[in-house]
Amino acid sequence: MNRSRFTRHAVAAAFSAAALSFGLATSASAADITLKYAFFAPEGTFPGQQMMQWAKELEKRTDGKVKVDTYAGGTLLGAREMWEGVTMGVTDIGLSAPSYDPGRFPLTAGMALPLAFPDATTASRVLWEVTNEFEPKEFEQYKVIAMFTSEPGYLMTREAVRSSDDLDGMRVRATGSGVPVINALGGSAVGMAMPEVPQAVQTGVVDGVMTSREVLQDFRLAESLKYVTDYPMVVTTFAAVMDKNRFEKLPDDVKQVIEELGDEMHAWTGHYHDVENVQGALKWSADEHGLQIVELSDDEYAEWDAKLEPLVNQWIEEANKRGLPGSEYIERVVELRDQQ
Ligand code: 3IO
Repeated sequence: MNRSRFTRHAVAAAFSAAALSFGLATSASAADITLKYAFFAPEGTFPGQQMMQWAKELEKRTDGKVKVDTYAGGTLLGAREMWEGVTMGVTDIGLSAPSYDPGRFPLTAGMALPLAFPDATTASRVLWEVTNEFEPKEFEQYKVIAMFTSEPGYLMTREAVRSSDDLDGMRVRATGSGVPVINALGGSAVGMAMPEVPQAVQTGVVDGVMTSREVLQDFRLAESLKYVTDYPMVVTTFAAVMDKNRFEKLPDDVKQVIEELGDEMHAWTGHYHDVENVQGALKWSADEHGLQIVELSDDEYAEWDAKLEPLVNQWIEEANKRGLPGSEYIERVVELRDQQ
């Protein structure tokens, strides 16, 4: 055995242990709890920024007692593995999109109907409030720590879409909840999670995308998709969840800060997304890539509204039939949408 090397290591280890205990002894901010927080898309995207904001605020408001280790970009869990990953303890907190899986989140799917939300700020507030009021069974095993939505999605396409004739048969990527919307307008919807979208656009698997418009910059889609049709469709819902039993085991003061942040994150995220993120991306896309906004004629606009309208009643009927409070949920969503 090489004794001198062993000794050097031992000295270095002793030194860093001393430095560490010195740090602990003099600082009031030694973390006693570390929480892992996983998200499927990059940190720079608006849900990723929401995660970073939450982590920073939790650390600050617990005086460093809690540390949050963030894992963005699907490094720990992908979009569809997130819910199980939380249950199995792969992560403490997981952020994903209930809209990707309306079968798993059947009541929350009602938020992603064509309900004419003006923006993400409004839809995020409504989502947070209805979830607290209805306590949907689909979140039964979870503590929902934050919720928010994207802005209503728009069609972003390679070729301009000025009418449903232009959309006829066009392959458009949508979330799970967005699939029936694209199909009702005559498009051919392809469901996929956001991380798969840039490649699907580049390789021509899809001719366009329906989602919030910041993706033009945040996923560089404006390089291929040069047209936005000015017709707001449906929001994507997001939920950050913890396993309920794990949450219950946290100290009361930490739980209280988490509750407090839950009441704030929908507004923080909505504002950031609506005001900075989307507007900045539209400007960048116009300046750098010549993005064009396509306006529908009044007749065409009304025709699209008429095609989407039945989706709401169909959803309510099906939800009611399955024993869910579909009518009450949508009635309350609409009421909350129009408040303030
Ligand atoms: C989204 C998901 C991850 C990162 C950025 C995003 N912008 C909009 C969404 C919503 C969404 O996932 C979607 O698929 O429309």
